[in-house]
Amino acid sequence: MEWDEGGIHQGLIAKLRNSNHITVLTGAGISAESGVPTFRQAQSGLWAQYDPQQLATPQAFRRNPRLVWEWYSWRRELVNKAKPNPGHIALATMEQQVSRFTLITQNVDDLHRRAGSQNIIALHGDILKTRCIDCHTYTEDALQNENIPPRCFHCGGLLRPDVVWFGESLPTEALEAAFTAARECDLFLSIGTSTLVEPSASLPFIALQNDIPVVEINPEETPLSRSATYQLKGAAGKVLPELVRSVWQV
Ligand code: BV8
Ligand code: ZN
Repeated sequence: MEWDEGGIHQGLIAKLRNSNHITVLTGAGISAESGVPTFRQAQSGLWAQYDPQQLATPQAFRRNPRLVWEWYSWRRELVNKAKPNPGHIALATMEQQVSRFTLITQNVDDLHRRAGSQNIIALHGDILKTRCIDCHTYTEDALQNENIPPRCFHCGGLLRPDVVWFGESLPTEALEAAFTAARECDLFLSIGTSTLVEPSASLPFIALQNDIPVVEINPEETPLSRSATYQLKGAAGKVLPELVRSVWQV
């Protein structure tokens, strides 16, 4: 295991430059510098007393739909106010330099898309989308609805955010595509994720099992750190632009 404190390893620069297919997994950490709180960062203010893992479940929504809906409204506000940061932008730039690039994200914000990333696999859904729990119709204008949570115009069912909750299965094709991208790439980058939530957390290990080098970018240690081929300890918004400049001079 080679790892770097600060500077970028020459071997990694060569590996990035010679890769035909790079797969990236991102977690909440890449959006932290855009002001979107991560799951592990204590929620601020009103929400501090709630554990996200207790709110992001179908049980919580059934038990207290109003509370869960308002938590998502608060997070949607933050996402709408947030802007892509240099980390998101560096990944969009990297995608332009490589013949094949797969961006797998656990995040439900739209910051990768707004930064210009194209080939995105959103494993945990989209906080800006809303669907009915009964007839599964998607609805844009849910938010004008005066009830909280709003009700479906078609069948009167409760509307919910189009995200994957704990205990819910991930979208099958997306998950299949993510596993394939982890098995087939030349290099796997794991960025801003605590590597705790399954099945996403297995992706970097699948790359390692296929003898594919894995780069971890995270200021903290995670269960992946010991096995990662390269560990860049730092903030994504700082490390990624530096990496892209060193490799492609862009
Ligand atoms: C599933 C959408 C099959 C919602 C999310 C018991 C019962 C049921 C299930 C389970 C169970 N035990 C285990 C499971 C499986 C469970 C799981 O993994 N639990 C864990 C906690 C043990 N997984 C599931 O339930 C999945 N479904 O398995 O289906 C099934 C079906 C039925 C029954 C059993 C199994 C569904 C998982 C998806 C859940 N939905 N999000 C929403 O957003 O509201 S997950 C959510 O949490 C996020 O999307 C994210 O993926 C995750 C948090 O992880 P991270 O992204 O890593 O964020 P985190 O805050 O943790 O870490 C941030 C990192 O960034 C840190 O390391 C930090 O150091 C770093 N960082 C900070 N700043 C920076 C930085 N890095 C770089 N730069 C910086 N500036
Ligand atoms: Zn409906």
